[in-house]
Amino acid sequence: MKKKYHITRRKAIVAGLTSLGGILLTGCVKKSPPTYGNLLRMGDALTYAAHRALLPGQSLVKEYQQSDISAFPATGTTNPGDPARRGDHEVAYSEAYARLHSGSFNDWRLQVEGRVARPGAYSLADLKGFSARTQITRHTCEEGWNAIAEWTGVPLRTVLNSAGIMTTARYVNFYAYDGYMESIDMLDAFHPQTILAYGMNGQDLPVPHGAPVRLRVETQIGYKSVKYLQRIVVTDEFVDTGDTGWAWYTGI
Ligand SMILES: Nc1nc2c(c(=O)[nH]1)N[C@H]1C(S)=C(S)[C@@H](COP(=O)(O)O)O[C@H]1N2
Ligand SMILES: [Mo]
Repeated sequence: MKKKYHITRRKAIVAGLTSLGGILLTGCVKKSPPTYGNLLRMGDALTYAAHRALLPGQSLVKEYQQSDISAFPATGTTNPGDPARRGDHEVAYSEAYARLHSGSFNDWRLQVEGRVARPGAYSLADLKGFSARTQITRHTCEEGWNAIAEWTGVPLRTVLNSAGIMTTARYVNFYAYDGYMESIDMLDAFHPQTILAYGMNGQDLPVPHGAPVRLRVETQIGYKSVKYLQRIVVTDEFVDTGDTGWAWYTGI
């Protein structure tokens, strides 16, 4: 699904640490995640507590008009509960997802756990109970296509704050019903346009696009926008998703 990305990371990391220098990074060298060459992301090694001062200053990605909304292909998994996937060892068939789908996702719950004071399970109604954000943005897939849609959902930071995110948190990991997993750092997690989306173009999020809830990370390439969300784990450990071969950080 994802291709190889060749770069000598170690040199970039060392150069990044040297140029940022600084007291803040002292002692973090061994724990630094591979940032795949993006020197500005050296803050990845910092905790939520250390990031908090930077968070309000983040700039927004471009938002579009209704008239810019385009056709939008569904790629990767388009239904984890598709019976045709059963028995195929190449893809993960999810009976749990099939059941939730047939129950109109009434029994769907989003687990939020890890470095939070109040781990919990959020229903669709719970998520819709928070103030919503709607944004029209461009999705860019690493395979070379892009498309514009309107997304509605709850900012991830609202949910993380509600769960009582701990100051030691460094990453948020997202697990999906099709076995897909991705992680983001605190800057992206608290970005105002990073949302848990349950609506697309004014409708409920359709199954091919990740129903009932998907992540939208507008600051990054499409594969960070995890569909079919099942579980969110706040962590202080970097989990390398590089088994797929794509870079962990690919900002746009
Ligand atoms: N659970 C899950 N999330 C996923 C994928 C996937 O296969 N499974 N594909 C990713 C990729 S590479 C892209 S480009 C987008 C595609 O979203 P779309 O199907 O709504 O176009 O979802 C991302 N999130
Ligand atoms: Mo993609």
